[in-house]
This record gives sequence, structure tokens and C-alpha cells, in this order.
Amino acid sequence: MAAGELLAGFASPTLSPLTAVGGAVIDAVPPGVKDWAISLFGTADKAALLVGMVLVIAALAALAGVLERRRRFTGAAVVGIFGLAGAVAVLTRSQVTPMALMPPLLAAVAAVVLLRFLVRRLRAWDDAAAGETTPDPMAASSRRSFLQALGITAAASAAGGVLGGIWRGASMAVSEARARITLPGPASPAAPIPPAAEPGVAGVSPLVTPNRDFYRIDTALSVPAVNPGTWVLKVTGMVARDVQLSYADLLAKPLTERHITIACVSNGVGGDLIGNARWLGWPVRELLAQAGPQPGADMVLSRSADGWTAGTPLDVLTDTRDALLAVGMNGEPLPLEHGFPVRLVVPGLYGYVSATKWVTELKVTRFADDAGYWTPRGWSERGPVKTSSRIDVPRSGRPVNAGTVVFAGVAWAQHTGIQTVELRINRGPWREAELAAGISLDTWYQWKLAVDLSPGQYEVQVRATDLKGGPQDETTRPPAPDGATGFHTVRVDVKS
Ligand SMILES: Nc1nc2c(c(=O)[nH]1)N[C@H]1C(S)=C(S)[C@@H](COP(=O)(O)O)O[C@H]1N2
Ligand SMILES: [Mo]
Repeated sequence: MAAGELLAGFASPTLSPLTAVGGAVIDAVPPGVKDWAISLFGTADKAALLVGMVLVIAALAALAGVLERRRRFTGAAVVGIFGLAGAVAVLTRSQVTPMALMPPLLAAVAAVVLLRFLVRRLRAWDDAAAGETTPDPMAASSRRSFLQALGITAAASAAGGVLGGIWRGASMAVSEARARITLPGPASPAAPIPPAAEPGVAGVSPLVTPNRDFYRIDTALSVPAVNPGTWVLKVTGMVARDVQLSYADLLAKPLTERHITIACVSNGVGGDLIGNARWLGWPVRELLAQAGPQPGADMVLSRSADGWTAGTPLDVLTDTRDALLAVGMNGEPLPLEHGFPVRLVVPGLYGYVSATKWVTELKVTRFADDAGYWTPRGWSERGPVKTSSRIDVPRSGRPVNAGTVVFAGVAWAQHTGIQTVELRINRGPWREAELAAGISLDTWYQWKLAVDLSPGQYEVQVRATDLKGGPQDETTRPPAPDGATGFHTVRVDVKS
């Protein structure tokens, strides 16, 4: 594995066999398993997958050793099949070149050679030890020879692994390029946040989510390292003119800055796969206007550097909303995990149909002809965000003191806005909460309600109504295929 990662590191970080196999696993698992993994591990899902892969590889290596010791080439066959699987995984990834086959093949060849080398020494020790009754110098020396070979192998793997860490050099180079960037000021700045927008109840998620706390969801096992100096965005497909844009071109445009709340379709009721940031970018509608979409086109298939795609309705990208080709997040260049150098941010749609990170192409097309990454995997073709609300405090199951209990949280209906938030206790009548001023229709709102509660157990639920009068859907549904619905419910234990 170290040999494969090492070669991939020198060639291109995107060729890492470990990453390719992990990526293939992510693409192949049924959507239900993906949901399960996200609910179990949250944003540690990738670390969990890597740990799982290392355990599986260790088990296979042990199996290969045991088999090879019993019968020549049986263990080598296990290793060979594993290398083949790695090669297939690499081939199914985007941007395949013959070079991409080299790391898994080298890994397999290195593994077979090492396995034969070690087992031969182990056998020599086996033979020398067989039938030995008194301490035998032959057995001792073959034992020493085996342990030496094992030690050398371990040391070489560790060194290879460390050197393989050089593959991170690419993303480090991109991190350094990012650190040197100074973003221009916005031609159209974000409206100031009204002080009343954040009533300041302790424990409520902050109105603007800091970058380090912003949820991250994507299929990229290793963060794509995209060099802003060579990045280009191509507008292709059903357009009057193909357009190309460099990072420098983009920074020279009159940029728009807006607070926009984005959410993941996998966010369960009450979940935290949602965040609000101040994005800086160029309106996508201006870029599309330059390209001139042809009549009949109704979708834009955006593609990222790692091949992931999203299908966004063309009218959403050309209407008056602030759909942005974003370069900045909360006053910084986009963090690498959030799509550096350029991503899409579209108010009102779930991320899987709109928020392409590391974006490199916008293909103007039709829903009848193309589909984004998640659509053939069982998720809806269209993904408008569903009106929803969440109770942040008190936390479910956390005991509170009798008397005045302050409930507070957030509610969202991006691009429509929130009209009211209501709470009900033990399925009693709905009571209207105090809704804080919003930043804009495209962001979430905070709310709070103080309630007098005597000691006991309470079930508290929240619901929101959007500014068009649309009520939050009360039917309990899972995230698939187009977003979870139902009321967030917390259980509160009030102590005397
Ligand atoms: N390249 C790429 N972009 C992507 C995705 C992805 O898997 N790959 N996932 C999307 C999904 S499902 C969501 S919810 C948002 C999350 O954006 P964030 O990680 O910046 O919060 O990114 C979107 N953009
Ligand atoms: Mo998502």
C-alpha cells in the first residue's frame, strides 16, 4: 500500500489507490447505507471509512500470509485479486489515464514480492525448527533471518508511508496559494445584520456559522487540490457562445456579497447539516447571460474537478436570486473543504442539486438529457429546500429547573422567508414564538419562547410557516428522496 501511495503521490494525489477504492465504496453503497453512515458517524464518516479499509486490508494481508505459508501462490492470488480490485476502482473514477493504473499495479506487485520473500524465510524457520529437540543454531539463525526481513519490511513501509505523505504536498501547495490571495471588496456588499437578528440565547447556533464549524458533505475522500492559477471554468452545451473564465477574470468582476443559508438534503429533522455564511461571488446569471442559453435548455449540469455533478434548474440560475459563483466564505477565500477556489451557492435549493464545490464546468442542457450525481442513485431530480425549524435549547433529554424555561432555535425557508414559528407542549395548543429579524429571505431566522413549566416531563415540538403562508410539513419522512419532513421534537425533564 505504501508503494502505491508513494507512486500516486509523485504522479498525482488523485491517483491514490486507497482514495480510489474508498471513493468507489462511497459511490457503490446503496443510498440507505450512506444515510446510515452519516447518521452514525456524522462528519467523521470519512475517517470511519478509512479506518474500516485499513482493518479490511490488514485482515486480507494476514489471510494472504496464512494461505501462502500453507500453499505456494494461494496468498499471492489473494493479493493479486486485491490489486485488481484497486485497479478497477481507479478505472471507475473520473479522469482516468493509463498512468492511473500504475499505483494499484505497483502496490500489488510489491505486495506479492514481499509476501513470497517473507514466507520463504518463515518456511526456512519452520523447517529448521521441525523435529528440533535441543536448541539448534540453524533454527535460531533462520528465526533471526525471518525477523530481520520482517523488520526491514515494516521500516520500508513506514518510510514509504511517510514519503507517500508527500502527496499531501499538492494540497499544501494549494493551501499556500490560497494563503496568498487577497479577495477584492464587493461591488454589492451584504446588507448589515440587524442587531435584533441574534437575540443571544446561550446554546443557539450562531446566526453566521464560522467556517471551521460549517458542516461538510461531499463524496471526495481526499479534498481535491485545485490550483487557482490554472483553474478555468468552462460554460458549454446549449449556449450561443462557449465561455471560459480564469480565477483572475473572476476576481476582476464586480462581486456580490450575501448571507445565504445552505442545507443538505440528508439533514434529518433537528439535524445540523445546515449552515449560514457570508458568501462573496459573481452572480451565475451574468455568466450565463454572456454564454446565451439556447431555447429549450432547462438545466445546468455543474461539474467539479473530481467529476461530481449537480443538475440545477436553469430558471433558478437566471432569475433575480443571488445564485453565486462563490470565491469567498465569511471574509476568507473558500476553505479547501468548501470548494476552493470556486463553488456554486444557490439560495433555496439543497446542496446536492446546486452547491457544486471545486466547480470547473457549467453545461447548459436539459433534464431530459442529463442528470446530476445523486439522481440515478435514488434522489429526486429537483431539490427545493423544505421549510423547517429546529429547537436548539434546551437540548433534548437535558434536565432544566422549574420556572421560566427559554426555548430557542432556528427556522428556515430559503428564498421565501419565515413568517411565524410556533411551539406546542405535550401536543397542546400551538403558541407563537418570538421571531427574530431575519438577515434576508435567503437565510435562517432565530426564534425564542419563554414558558413557565412546573416539574415533570414534557414533549415540545416546533413548526414554522413561511412568508407565503406555507406550513411546515408535519408528516414524518426520511431524507430520501427529496428532504426530511416532520416536526422537531425534544423531551424536557423539568426538575423542582
Ligand atoms: N464537488 C462536490 N460538490 C458538492 C458535493 C460533492 O459531493 N462534491 N456535495 C454537495 C452537497 S450534497 C452539499 S449538502 C454541499 C455541502 O457543502 P459544504 O460541504 O460546503 O457544506 O456541497 C455540495 N457540493
Ligand atoms: Mo447534501
